[in-house]
Amino acid sequence: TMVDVPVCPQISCEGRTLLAKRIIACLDVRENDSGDLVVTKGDQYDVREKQEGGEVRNLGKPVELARRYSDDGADEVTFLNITSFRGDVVDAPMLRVLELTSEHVFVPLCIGGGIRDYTDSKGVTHSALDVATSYFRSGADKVSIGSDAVYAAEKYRSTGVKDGSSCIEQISNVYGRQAVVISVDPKRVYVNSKDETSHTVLEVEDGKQCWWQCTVKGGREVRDLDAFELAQACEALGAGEILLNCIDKDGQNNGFDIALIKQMKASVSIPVIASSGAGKPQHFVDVFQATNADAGLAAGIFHRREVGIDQVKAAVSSSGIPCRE
Ligand code: 1PR
Repeated sequence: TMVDVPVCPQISCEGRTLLAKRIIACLDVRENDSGDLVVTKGDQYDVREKQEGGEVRNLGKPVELARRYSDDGADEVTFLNITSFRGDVVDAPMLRVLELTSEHVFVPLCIGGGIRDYTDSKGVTHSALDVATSYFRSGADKVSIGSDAVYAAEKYRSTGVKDGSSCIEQISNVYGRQAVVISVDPKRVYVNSKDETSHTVLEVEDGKQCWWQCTVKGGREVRDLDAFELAQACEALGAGEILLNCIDKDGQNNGFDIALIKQMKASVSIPVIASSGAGKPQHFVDVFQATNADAGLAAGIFHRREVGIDQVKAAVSSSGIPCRE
């Protein structure tokens, strides 16, 4: 009998196979001032309303939004628990969000925030692997590591030794590298000349030059490490994917940081997700045309219903870039 073979989203270009570009919806989740978990969205990582005593911006309920995005055709959904570094326990409400989401949502789910070793208030130590395991058991397919990946990369760069103790090695050795995403939160540092720093300096808009400094704790603290150094060290330790944000571009809706993303693809061989700055479907076309980014992620435009995932996919496909519609 004849079987319907689905149209393969890979196409061939100059002898290379191009994988379909993934479109990812990202939900930054935190407690609001009344203690409910809400999807919020920052402006350069500031999630409070601008007026005095501004509340945490509330853009919806995590489970409902994840379901809407999967129904709308998102290839993946990412949850980032953006204040987890404050607490000292695995976030039970977040586990519940994952459990409820995975009842109805069958696209890959990634969860980030608080993946690290920690000692709880009773003095019991939990490994990053334990934290990740509880997320995987609740329905996550991947975990994303931010701050702790920076510390792991710094240690690896100074010792050159992989002793299996880093969060990346612990999780990747058990669940495989495809389950370990590194969330990079860099900030631009503008310079007048390349000689001002040992970090990789590139030209960006208006002939300005900058390097991209790694931050931890949601951009609150900077480190002497650039985004490419971080990603290379994490790849060596066993990371499987880079979720590349840019604090300067976050919530600005004026397009992705093309120079950053292009250089990141040249620095590592694992997939790179372009994030921060999407304002319209054309921005996804721009990033896929100008760089080899493997996926495009956005938050604000989807939450505010300014752009649908279907519109992004239609724009990407009609520009000749493979994308599952
Ligand atoms: O350090 O391992 O506990 O992880 C904390 C995680 O929380 C990190 O992945 C970090 O990126 C994230 N995070 C921390 N603080 C914030 C904040 O906004 N105040 N959000 C934050 C990061 C950035 C993107 C965003 C894109 C696209 N969110 O995920 O979704 O910039 O936004 P846009 O399309 O609206 O421009 P740890």
